[in-house]
Amino acid sequence: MSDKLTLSISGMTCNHCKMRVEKALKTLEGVENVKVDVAAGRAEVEYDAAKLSGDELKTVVTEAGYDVQ
Ligand SMILES: [Cu+2]
Repeated sequence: MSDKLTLSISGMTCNHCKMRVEKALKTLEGVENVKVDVAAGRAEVEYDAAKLSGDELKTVVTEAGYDVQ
């Protein structure tokens, strides 16, 4: 079953940041779809809640160098 989470991310300033965040999230098994809005500082993630938790999504974005609220 697929779940949806919107992350508030600060520190993204350009298209390169957007790609970094997308790439980081997509490395996680269970992530199905990622939509990053740099201007809004937001990432919408669709993922399989049976395979990973929302906390894991936040951790991988933090590790990529951005702050997640
Ligand atoms: Cu950037």
